[in-house]
Amino acid sequence: MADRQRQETRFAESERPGDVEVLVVGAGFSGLYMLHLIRKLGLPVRLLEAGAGVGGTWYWNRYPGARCDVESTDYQYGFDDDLVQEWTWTERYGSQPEILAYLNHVADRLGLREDIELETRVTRLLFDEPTSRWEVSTDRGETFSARFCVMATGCLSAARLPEYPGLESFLGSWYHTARWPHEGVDFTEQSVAVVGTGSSAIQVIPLVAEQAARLTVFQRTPNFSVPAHNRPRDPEDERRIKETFAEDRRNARQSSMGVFASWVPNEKSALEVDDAERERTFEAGWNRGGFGFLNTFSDLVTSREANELATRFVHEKIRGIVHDAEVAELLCPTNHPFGTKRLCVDTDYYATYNRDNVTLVDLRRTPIEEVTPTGIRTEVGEIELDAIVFATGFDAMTGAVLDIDIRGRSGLTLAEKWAAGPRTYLGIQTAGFPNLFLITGPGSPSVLSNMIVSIEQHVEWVADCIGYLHELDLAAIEATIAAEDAWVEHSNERAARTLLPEADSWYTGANIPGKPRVFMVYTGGVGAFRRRCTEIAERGYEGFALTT
Ligand code: NA7
Repeated sequence: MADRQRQETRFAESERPGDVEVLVVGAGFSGLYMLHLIRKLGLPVRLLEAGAGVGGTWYWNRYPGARCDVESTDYQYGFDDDLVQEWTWTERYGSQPEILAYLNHVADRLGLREDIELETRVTRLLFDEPTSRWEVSTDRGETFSARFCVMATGCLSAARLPEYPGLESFLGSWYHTARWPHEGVDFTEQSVAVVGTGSSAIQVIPLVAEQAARLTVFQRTPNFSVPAHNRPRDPEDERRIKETFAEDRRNARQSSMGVFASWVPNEKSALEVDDAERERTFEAGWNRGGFGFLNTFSDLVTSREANELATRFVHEKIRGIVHDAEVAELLCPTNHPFGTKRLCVDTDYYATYNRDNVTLVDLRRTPIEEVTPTGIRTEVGEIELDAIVFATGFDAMTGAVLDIDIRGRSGLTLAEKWAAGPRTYLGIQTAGFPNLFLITGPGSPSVLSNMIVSIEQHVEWVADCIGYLHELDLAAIEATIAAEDAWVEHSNERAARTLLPEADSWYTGANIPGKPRVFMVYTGGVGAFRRRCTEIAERGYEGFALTT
């Protein structure tokens, strides 16, 4: 308490309006927890959020069927056992409304709202070298000065629309899944298109098909999807999960993916068992549902032969579900290895193509030429539409930070620094940008792990680091080029042991025209990553330059 008072006095003296010690950008899982920990340090802090409410990705992605593909048991904060005990998840996978309600509950429960400014988009961050502070500008014309900026801007928050000519002339309604109207959309009696067949599309398609008169799905690349087998959580399960949560989460933090609800990884190779055992194991994975399927064998994303066996199994499943053989073939992914694009987790996705009102258009055979006032034209003709749903994804991993004009030392922009792809040390910092922290940035396990475990690890590390700098009265911390280069090399070397860099996925930036093709996720596992980060901090922030 004495420390807190001392710091408050010190800042009260130096403050001008708009001065804070820490500025957090984004009010999703990362930003809310970051704000909480900075408040616990007793430092002046402000959180700026573009949305009109807290929740981050769960505030924006309100399309029908939006649901987390990680089980609700895992997809919750673990830092406060009271939060775990008092919140009840009703289903195996949290729905968007339930996760949003949870985050609102957390914001209230921790009393965070007074330090959050909503409907405020950060537009510019300028590093002032003489003072080692960031000058922050927003779209409301406000300016802030902050010693530290924490980019809690999310890995999948910069939604992207394809640039088809004519969209502005379309007389119907169009939507992006990640910018869905709060009042919902009624597609009854409408002819609707969904463009895209990634995770969002695979969730929205079955529900639009049930409501609309006609649904046309425009597919550029088929994706692998496994059944979710979502179900209500029964009270006995709930009791058991709560009872052992603390220990399970402790173990998850040291694991490879940061989850405990999914299957324990099978240590056997898919190649070391006979056909019957392999089939039984795949079948059990399919029947259990969810990402656990990737753990049915140890080598599905590292061995091409094992991968081909999984591919064959899923292709057979698709062929078994979809009645029309030609449609089934179109839905079978053949241009990337199984699991190298984000594995989709669905409810009735493939079976939806058995409905009379659903048509699949293969954009590789018949690309979209233009959007017309009344529909979408491909080279074989026009499909008349009342509404278009773009489920076309995100400029992932880097899009949200690069949408802000960020200028570090010597005026270097982050866009210039990352022109050939993002370079970071631990996904936390990038050299040339002192006191700027990224939460689950490129080069960290992030989207290839349970995001919540990875977010908590990064946020705690950053809070400890800021606390340490204060303790020693240090003005700045910055990743060194040498440490960053070594980390990028290590990260690339780890990724090269897998098949993941092969796919044209958002993990590699290949979904965005002109984006450098770089694999952006650390594949060494969350446990090993955590241990490395802890060691670095214990050695006085090895690989970072600390200045007074
Ligand atoms: P994704 O997974 O990036 O999916 C986007 C889909 O949109 C994908 O099928 C794309 O095809 C397709 N797409 C993108 N641009 C176009 C154009 N120009 N024309 C046609 N089709 C296009 O985004 P989601 O929102 O589904 O999911 C993102 C993540 O959020 C998900 O993985 C979960 O982690 C949560 P492509 O495959 O690029 O050929």
